[in-house]
Amino acid sequence: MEIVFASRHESNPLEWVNALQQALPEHRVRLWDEGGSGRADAAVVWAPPAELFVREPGLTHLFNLGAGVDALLRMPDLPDGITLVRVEDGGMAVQMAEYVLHYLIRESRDLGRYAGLQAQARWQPLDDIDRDAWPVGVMGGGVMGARVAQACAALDYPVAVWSRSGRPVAGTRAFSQDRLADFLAGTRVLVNVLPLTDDTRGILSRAVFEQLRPDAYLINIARGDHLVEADLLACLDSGRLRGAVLDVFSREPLPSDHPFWTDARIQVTPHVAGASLMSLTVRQIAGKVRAVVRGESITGVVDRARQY
Ligand code: NDP
Ligand code: OXD
Repeated sequence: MEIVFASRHESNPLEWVNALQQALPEHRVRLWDEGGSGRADAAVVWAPPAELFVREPGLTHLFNLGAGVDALLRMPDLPDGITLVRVEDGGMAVQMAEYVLHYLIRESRDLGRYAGLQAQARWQPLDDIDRDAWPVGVMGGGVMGARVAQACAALDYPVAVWSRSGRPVAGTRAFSQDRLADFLAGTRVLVNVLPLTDDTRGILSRAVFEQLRPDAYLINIARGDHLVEADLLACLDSGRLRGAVLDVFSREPLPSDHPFWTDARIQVTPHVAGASLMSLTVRQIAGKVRAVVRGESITGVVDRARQY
């Protein structure tokens, strides 16, 4: 196979090319260049240039370096026949779990307040934690959502998971798509790990926030377009939400004049909740390339109709 690596976001794409080439010595791996060779059979991509599909008409497989394929599916020249494969974990799930636990614990144990008390040299223990007062609701029970949910459940928080099918996640309560209202009614900390699709765009809206338990908290680590920004601000103003942590935004990088940067109720991080780690991701893609060559089926193939 000839495999081309094409990413507009990688600062050192040659590192990826070398790692892929080492993992697949029997194949040819090369870096995308403007001209293209016209011979590539597969591409490993993250935000590839639009010309990729014009210059490489023989592509049969597209291996996305991330879990989310929403941006790829929006590319107008994406050929219909190409098989789109996403990374299944690649080291992100444990990072997503860490990220959520960090903010969940900070809120539920009020740890942020100790910095203020220290500044005043005040020795003042705050209230003990009541975990039942902090039920967590995870939207999305896939590779990321299940790991996040299980990590929270392992620390004895009550956890519910909402997914299209209502697939079970050990140690948590599962809710199917049609039970959104019941799921929200029992949730105080809402964690979004859904893929961005026509069904889920704008789901983090006032209508959803108003169904949560009082004094609710939002953690969005999926995609910025899941969130209706004006609704978040309105619900923070009304006190319906106590705060939010946002890792993803409709426009990335978040413009420097965006109000989220200076809003004390909102914690902003620059799309870092779960990074694809090179060694794990390369190993996974290499395994799938070999399976394809052997004519075997592979997992992680995107269902174009469902958009994930
Ligand atoms: P998966 O495909 O493994 O899981 C998707 C989950 O969402 C499934 O449980 C699916 O239900 C559920 N779902 C999809 N559509 C709906 C819907 N309309 N209603 C209810 N549930 C729905 O994806 P991953 O867990 O691997 O990744 C999820 C997303 O996380 C990615 O698409 C990406 O946007 C984001 N991400 C962000 C990162 C970051 O750094 N911020 C890093 C990695 C991922 P079912 O199980 O029934 O199919
Ligand atoms: C992903 C991401 O989708 O990092 O993998 O956002």
